[in-house]
Amino acid sequence: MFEDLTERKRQERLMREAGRLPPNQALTLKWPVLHVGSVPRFDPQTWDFKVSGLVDQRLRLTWDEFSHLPMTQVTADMHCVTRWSRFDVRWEGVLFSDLLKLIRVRPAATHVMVEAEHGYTSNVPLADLLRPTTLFALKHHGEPLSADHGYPLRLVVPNLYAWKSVKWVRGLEFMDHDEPGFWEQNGYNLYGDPFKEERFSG
Ligand SMILES: Nc1nc2c(c(=O)[nH]1)N[C@H]1C(S)=C(S)[C@@H](COP(=O)(O)O)O[C@H]1N2
Ligand SMILES: [Mo]
Repeated sequence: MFEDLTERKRQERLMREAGRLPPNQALTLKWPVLHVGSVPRFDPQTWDFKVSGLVDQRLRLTWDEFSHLPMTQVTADMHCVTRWSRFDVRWEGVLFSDLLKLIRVRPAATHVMVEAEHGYTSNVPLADLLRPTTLFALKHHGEPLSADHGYPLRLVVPNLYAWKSVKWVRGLEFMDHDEPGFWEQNGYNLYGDPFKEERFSG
């Protein structure tokens, strides 16, 4: 207990000195579970991933198709608006930029509404999705995601607060404007840069 605290404080100081701890965040050595509603059931026979909006052709992928896309490993930090941060998280999955190779996005598209089970949504600018660290993760530290962390698939957008890292993700809608998703309609910031402490709407 005492030693754990010491270790936590030691790592927190290292991350602060490295400029990786955003303001008013604390390092956690655990992995908290945070979401609204219940953990959805996964049925690989009926699961699909749908792309709509400003695309030349709608896309629908089955679980078999999605899980055979090329996989990449990404190591990234994770910052929750409730003030915890985790460091050097190892994800494995499909880079957003690799999924995009299957889609012809119209030039007018600037933002994406990310859609999940139970109607959870979050808005993310296309530019942030295109970053080389944004991926649809199937694995965490080499193991399939657990049900409460988003199994079978979650989005990971490491440069924004983690409410944008949508668990149980099922689709994308490309848009020519920004629009608030679930938490953004409930007072969270439209963008959510942890280093600028963009927690709430202005
Ligand atoms: N579908 C869905 N995804 C979600 C949420 C949610 O309520 N539903 N909560 C978000 C929030 S606020 C956080 S901090 C992270 C937490 O991810 P974790 O539970 O794996 O730590 O998931 C995000 N993704
Ligand atoms: Mo969060």
